[in-house]
Amino acid sequence: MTGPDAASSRLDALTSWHADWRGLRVAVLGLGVTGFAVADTLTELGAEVLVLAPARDDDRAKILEVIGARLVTDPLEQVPVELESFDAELLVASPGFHPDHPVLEWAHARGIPVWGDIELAWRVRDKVRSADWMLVTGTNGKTTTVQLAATLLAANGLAAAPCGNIGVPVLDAVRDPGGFDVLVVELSSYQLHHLPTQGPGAIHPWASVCLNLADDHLDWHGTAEAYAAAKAKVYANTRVACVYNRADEATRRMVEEADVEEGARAIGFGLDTPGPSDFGVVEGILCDRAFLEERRTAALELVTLEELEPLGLSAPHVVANILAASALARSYDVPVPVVHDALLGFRLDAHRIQTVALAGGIRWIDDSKATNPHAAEASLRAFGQVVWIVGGLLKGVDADALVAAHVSRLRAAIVIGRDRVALVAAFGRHAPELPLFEVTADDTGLVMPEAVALAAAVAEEGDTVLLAPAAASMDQFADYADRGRRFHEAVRAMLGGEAGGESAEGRPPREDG
Ligand code: UMA
Repeated sequence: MTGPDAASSRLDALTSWHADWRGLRVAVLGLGVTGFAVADTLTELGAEVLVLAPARDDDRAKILEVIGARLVTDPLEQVPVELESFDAELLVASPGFHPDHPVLEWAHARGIPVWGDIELAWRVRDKVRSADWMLVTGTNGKTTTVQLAATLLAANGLAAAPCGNIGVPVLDAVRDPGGFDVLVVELSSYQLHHLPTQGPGAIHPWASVCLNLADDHLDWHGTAEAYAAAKAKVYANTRVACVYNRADEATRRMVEEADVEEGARAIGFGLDTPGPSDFGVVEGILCDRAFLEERRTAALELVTLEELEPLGLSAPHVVANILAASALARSYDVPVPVVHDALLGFRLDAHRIQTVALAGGIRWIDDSKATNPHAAEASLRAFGQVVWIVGGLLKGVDADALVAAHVSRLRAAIVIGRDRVALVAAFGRHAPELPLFEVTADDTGLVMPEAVALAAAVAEEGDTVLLAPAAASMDQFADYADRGRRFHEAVRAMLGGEAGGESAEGRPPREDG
């Protein structure tokens, strides 16, 4: 056998770290966190690696030379000649590359298979010992849920690693010399887009969850349908538990339509009373009505809202994340008392509904992590009268409905971001009377001081000043953490000694300050 058939049967056989990867010619697209982990893994396996990363001369680029991978730094608007002559048998793309990037289109036209890093990680997962995988996706709450689930599993003595889109490539977790029992893998829609649901590269997870579905990343996926189709892949081949959101019909449909393994159960979570096989809330108590024999007549009590409140964990969307993570942990037999105690020790990361300061009866909240309207919606719902700092890169998403739905709770809106036109127009349509301020400063160091000064001038006792931009940060900041940090600095500089709350780097404070 020669040609594409031989190449494809060689790839089909590559389903283990211990398979023969030697000499396989692989082009790697991108040299961020993912591209580096991919190149490092493949050279360790003996493959011949060509990395394509325009204008790279940083530490990663230097290490490539040491590990024996070649680097091409030509611009990628057209296919570099080195790639043409490399005769790649496989291309592994970093998640940020758009599906119709010229290099990906070129590969498709030539029949060169394209994998993502997640498929590669799944195929080589037996390097140390094969962990069970739990997959987490959704528009919002992924990172918190992944951290929660890993915390609950670890509390039961399991070696559990949070990884994936959360920032640690799954390939790094798979190659960790200590090995893991469970990997809790956060998957972005970009990573899911590249995943096959059948064949030797398809993941067979222990459990999986799509937390919610709202418009996001439409500039990348093209349509809301394509975005939803990518997210739905998370449930394919699930072995034990498909966890879905009872309040989000789209996630239920994904489970109904998924091809799962015999015996896998659908487990719903929601803030209302759970049915049998569900997680939910009854009279302020978070309950498991899924993983017990007598689920028709009884439920197990996990934790109460009263216990979560002082920990800053009682906002409705956080409770939903807790229920989803508990479902994942309970599917792996973590006992209820262990779940209870571990939840009480958990704290949210910085920039997720974090109280920055309480001064003069005004609460300053940093939810810089609210990078799309769906996340900002959850944030706005958690507060009463709000001075809202909003705006940034909208990523092709329409914020009109969000503005319309929350007019009544707004004292004022302060619009940041390089392109403010769409947001200002939305406020004009739905809240023409609302005091509206535009931050015209564009210098990274000046945006937050101006926004904070405007907010301070308009906020009244009892109000919350809420940074929940509903947009990505990269037009004016390095990332959402940078945006949040600068908000903290500006608030603290303005309040001087008056500020209560915690630093951007510290553990998040209690919601009640
Ligand atoms: N690049 C190009 N051209 C492109 C796209 C990317 O030259 O068209 C370059 C980038 O400048 C970068 C490299 O290629 O130098 C690879 O970048 P990448 O964008 O694929 O990112 P990585 O550094 O590999 O990080 C990725 C995820 N980033 C994205 O999906 C955009 C990280 O998620 C993830 O933590 C990491 O893999 C490990 O799995 C970040 C993210 O923003 C946090 N995710 C988005 C989100 O959560 O909304 C999806």
